[in-house]
Amino acid sequence: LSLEERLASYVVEGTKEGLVPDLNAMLEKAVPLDIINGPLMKGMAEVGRLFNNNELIVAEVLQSAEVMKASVTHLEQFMEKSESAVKGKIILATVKGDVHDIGKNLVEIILSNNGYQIVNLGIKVPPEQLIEAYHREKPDAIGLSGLLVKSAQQMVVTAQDMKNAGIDVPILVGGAALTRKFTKTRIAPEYEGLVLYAKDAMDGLDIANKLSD
Ligand code: B1M
Repeated sequence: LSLEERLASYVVEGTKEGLVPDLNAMLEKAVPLDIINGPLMKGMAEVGRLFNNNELIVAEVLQSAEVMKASVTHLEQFMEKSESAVKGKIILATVKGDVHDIGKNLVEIILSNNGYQIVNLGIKVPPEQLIEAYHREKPDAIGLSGLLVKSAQQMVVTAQDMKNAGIDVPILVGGAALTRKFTKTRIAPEYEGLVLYAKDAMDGLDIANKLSD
């Protein structure tokens, strides 16, 4: 197997044996984010496909998730960090009912390496908890992540609840089950402030930077 294929296969197989040396070897020809978005995400896409076909069980997918997390943790130290002053404070959460957090945590790493102060509320975060955190933290924006189809609908409810609580800071939304169209036609009309869709973590950073300019 080529180095790229081996990296994808650690994720698919859910094994860390040899992972770090191969990540280090890959770092000689690619930057951390390209390693994540390239071979590691390719592995995750394959895990999703196998899971969908009932060829993997949840326990196996969890091991794949562990490999992805370990890889991102290892690569983080090699990411470029901007020295800039704090550009803004952002609350991040995976919405109520959803435990998927790898994408959200990647967004946290990218944003915090680029001058944002992040308050990460974790997974399965109900609107009430977001509203409470908003009053406590006074963020410049709120980021919501969700991967399940029902999470897209949960974002609509979350936007409504936040609007009813008088919140109007920009909301950044992302995650596999979401689309730009759903964001525009279903979530945005239910909220007072801006609702912006990010297709990946770098897109999230671009949007945050535009907001803070
Ligand atoms: Co789950 N799962 N899972 N899972 N899982 C999916 C999402 C699924 C598509 C797999 C499949 O069937 N093909 C499917 C969803 C079906 C649907 O609703 N349409 C699914 C299912 C069904 C489930 C369970 C219901 C399974 C079960 O129990 N029977 C269950 C749900 C539990 C719950 O949430 N209540 C479940 C559980 C799990 C595990 C716990 C085993 C594990 C998660 C571990 C963890 O996160 N700690 C898991 C995993 C790993 C996956 C897949 C395989 C991979 C997800 C992932 O981490 N991708 C996934 C299939 C797939 O996506 N290929 C699947 C890597 C990550 C970096 O990408 O999160 O998409 P992602 O983030 C991207 C962008 O989306 C974006 O940026 C990132 C890239 O830069 N982004 C944002 C995300 N959030 C953002 C926020 C932003 C901006 C950008 O701003 C705020």
